[in-house]
Amino acid sequence: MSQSKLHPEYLRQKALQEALLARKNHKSDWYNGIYDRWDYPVLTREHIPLEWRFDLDPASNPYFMERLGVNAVFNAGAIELDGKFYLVARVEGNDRKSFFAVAESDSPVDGFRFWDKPVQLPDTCPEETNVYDMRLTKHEDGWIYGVFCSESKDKSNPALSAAVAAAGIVRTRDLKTWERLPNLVTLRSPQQRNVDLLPSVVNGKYAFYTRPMDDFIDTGSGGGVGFGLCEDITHPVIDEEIITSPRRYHTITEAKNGEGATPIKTEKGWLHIAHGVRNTAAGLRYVIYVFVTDLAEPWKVIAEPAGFLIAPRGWERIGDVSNVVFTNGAIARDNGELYIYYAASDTRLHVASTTVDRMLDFAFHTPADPLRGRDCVAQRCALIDRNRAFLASLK
Ligand code: M1P
Repeated sequence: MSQSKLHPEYLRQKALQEALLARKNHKSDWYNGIYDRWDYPVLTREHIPLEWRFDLDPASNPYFMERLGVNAVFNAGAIELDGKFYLVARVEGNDRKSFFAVAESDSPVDGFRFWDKPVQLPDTCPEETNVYDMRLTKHEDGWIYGVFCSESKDKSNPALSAAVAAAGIVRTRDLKTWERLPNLVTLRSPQQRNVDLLPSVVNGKYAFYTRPMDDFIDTGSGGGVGFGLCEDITHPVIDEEIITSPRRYHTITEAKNGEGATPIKTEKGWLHIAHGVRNTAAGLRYVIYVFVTDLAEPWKVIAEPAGFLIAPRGWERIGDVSNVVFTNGAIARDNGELYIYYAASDTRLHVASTTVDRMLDFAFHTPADPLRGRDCVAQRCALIDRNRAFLASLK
């Protein structure tokens, strides 16, 4: 390739991007003993290949202008395959439409590079306007499933913003060739978002965590994270959903909640890293929380520590939709390490690292929310008393 035919600004931008992609990440000084935060995001809009955004030919683009801008890179599904780490990110164009793109690295915390082109999903849903937030499930049937939000205009409602959210389903063996299955049908819930497929069948059926919703934004009577079974993944229908992790008054899930990363199988139960939403004077605040469900009866919550696991901190608070952290991907390694990929304010993707053991300790030994301020103070005073007694015993 003759360098002289390239725009000088392209060469400058390319060098800047290579430096960004080569940058090593570091654990930050922030501490809570549960997980580590890392200094740099793992994916941002600056990670998007230049040829996805610019026309590189100076003859047709003399100003080296962005022709198809990218606004944000966030909410990613995550998977480890043959020792490599893959993120299927939500990439949002300047035109507001999102699409999926695979980024790959040898490391779980840095070095992610996008593949040559975005994912081109089979176009089986003519009414679908937007897709986002893919959860990846390495299923025991041998497929890798991607479950995502498929959004369409609500044609039954004349309001311009009225939309319908459904759970789209694809499957693949290699993240390259994707087979689209019909959208999930939930007979008792008009809308669905934040749906996860469990890696194992339950009673011989495919098991989904759902989020029943009456409306596109407001879940209405939808009481929390649901659970339902479907016979045939190629014609996926759930006739009954039961609520697993309910929304609760004056907690981090009061306004809504939803499944996050695909549940992780542990010796003590299915570990869920989900999100909870509350209302504030400044709008909705999204945090990440944890619960564990029973291995044999995965609709039953057996541990739900009070409060959040991750809340937006520092610059994570700022972005297109501020005061949001959100996850739909985590990687639990065979050696017990756990990487949680969480997006900040619908703008960029960060990573937190911990171990499955630590998360189980957090889940089973952090007190549950007693739901009243008075009882929370009593919980705290009991901790202080135990600590005083322990310190006194050392004298
Ligand atoms: O803007 C915050 C998040 O809002 C939605 O989550 P939920 O369905 O729980 O409201 C999702 O659209 C998600 O993509 C987004 O990050």
